[in-house]
Amino acid sequence: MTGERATERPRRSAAALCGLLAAAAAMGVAELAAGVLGRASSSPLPAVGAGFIDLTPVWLKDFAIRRFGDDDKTVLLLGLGAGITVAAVAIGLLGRRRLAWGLIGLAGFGAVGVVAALTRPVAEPLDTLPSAVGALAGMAALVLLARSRRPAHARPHEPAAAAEDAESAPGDRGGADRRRVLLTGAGVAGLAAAGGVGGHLLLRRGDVSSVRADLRLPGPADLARPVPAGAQVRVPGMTPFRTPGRDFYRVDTALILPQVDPREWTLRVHGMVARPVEMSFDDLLRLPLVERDITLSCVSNQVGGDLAGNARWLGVPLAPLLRKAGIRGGADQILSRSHDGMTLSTPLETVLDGRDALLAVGMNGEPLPIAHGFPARLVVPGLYGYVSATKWVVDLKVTRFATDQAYWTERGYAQRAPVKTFSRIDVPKPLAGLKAGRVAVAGTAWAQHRGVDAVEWQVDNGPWRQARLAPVPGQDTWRQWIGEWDAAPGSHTLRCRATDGTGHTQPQDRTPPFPDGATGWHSVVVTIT
Ligand SMILES: Nc1nc2c(c(=O)[nH]1)N[C@H]1C(S)=C(S)[C@@H](COP(=O)(O)O)O[C@H]1N2
Ligand SMILES: [Mo]
Repeated sequence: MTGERATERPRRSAAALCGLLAAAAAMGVAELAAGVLGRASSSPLPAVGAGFIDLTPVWLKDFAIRRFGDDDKTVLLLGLGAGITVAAVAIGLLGRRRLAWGLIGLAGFGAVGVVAALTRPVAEPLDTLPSAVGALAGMAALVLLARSRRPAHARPHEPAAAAEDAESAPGDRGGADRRRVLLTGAGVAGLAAAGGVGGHLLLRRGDVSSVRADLRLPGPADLARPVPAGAQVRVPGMTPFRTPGRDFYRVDTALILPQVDPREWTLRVHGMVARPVEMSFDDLLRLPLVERDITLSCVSNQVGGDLAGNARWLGVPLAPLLRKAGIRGGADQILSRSHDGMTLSTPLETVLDGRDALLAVGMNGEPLPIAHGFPARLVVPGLYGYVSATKWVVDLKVTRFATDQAYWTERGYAQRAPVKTFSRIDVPKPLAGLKAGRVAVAGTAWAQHRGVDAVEWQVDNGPWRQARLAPVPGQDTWRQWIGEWDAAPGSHTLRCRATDGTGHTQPQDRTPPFPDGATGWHSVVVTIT
């Protein structure tokens, strides 16, 4: 393979295209292998993406959530796709100089996928296969493409058919060569597409949407307190008191939604307990269920942000479940683990202090949406999601903070993270243009499990005014507030601050979400004409 002279080298654009085709074949075949294994997370793109998420520093994660919100995963995948495209072009150009270099490039490509798949928390040895097989397919494709490009007379070992081809009229040869190149290219592209589509279809076997749609949950033995009639402040543009599942914020590290079949789901309760428990979903549903309105919020939420939602959860109280297993002395943490290997740590004393900590199976009258933890998740009022709200939960280990660390606490986030007192102006919207006169100023405040006792608002550093607070079913949900403003023409800054049930007022100082939640007053600038 060393004798290729420069004059016989293909054009750069053709070489780049070969690199792209070889990489596409690698990805397509890898997807097919992942489909045959039935393990979506072993496919190179999700595996590398997940590895990337795990290595992302907190400032970049906070930036991504702030900048892209629920689209953060799409942005990551697009970025990875762009990176792969660049690498594929580079591989094609390397292969143009020397085929072996291109092959080494593809092998490196595969190695990244193999390492990524192996370092997933739920990795199995078989998960290395898709990237390995894909890389081999890509290498084979690159060799075929390179061969097809060499003119027939330069291929001494070619069988008779090709030799005949070489004997045809000189004018025909260019056409025959080009046809062969095109056919090989089309074949490789076809392989890539067939692999990708086939793998995708095979992976759809694991989809649990129809299982979820057919699931009937028992009703609660213990009903939620009714939501008072006035809980919803009637102002156009106001946040709904109850957040529908489809609008509920989503924050997790799962690039591919875990598909957990309730018929195969089990929950293990173990660690520092006298009687370890393992229960099926049916076992769980035989326990008395309670229904509660609880607001969930994310530590990454910025001042004025919307990473919070309020739902009616149906579930089994967690404390009696743990007590039945017999908690041993010295334990101070529950380390929960999800189906995809994510870990969250929750202070044991919080779960046992009498609040409605739930192992939830339902949300707003339906089974949990897949994106929100189907078939089971934890919900603990008053704690940020990253220390309490494990979705797709399969394992509860009673342990000690000194022994076990969870995903975010390993990355420097606080072990104990009660939700901070928070208030937000929802209307008017920032930079709204309004007419002078009566303007409704309204918003949402939360301090789960302590409750919101007051919200004050002010215009342009003027005196603080008490907002009227809407009634709430309890201390575990957010609370809406409203004030009436006689707005005069000009540009004005509106601010708000809440005081919780312990008398603590939201501080003015702006601090970032890391390591235990943002603080600061929310402000909105509006123009009155
Ligand atoms: N399995 C799993 N559960 C998880 C997470 C995760 O990354 N994986 N993220 C947590 C975080 S940080 C938050 S804020 C809540 C968000 O729950 P939601 O997506 O249903 O709103 O889920 C928590 N549970
Ligand atoms: Mo979060």
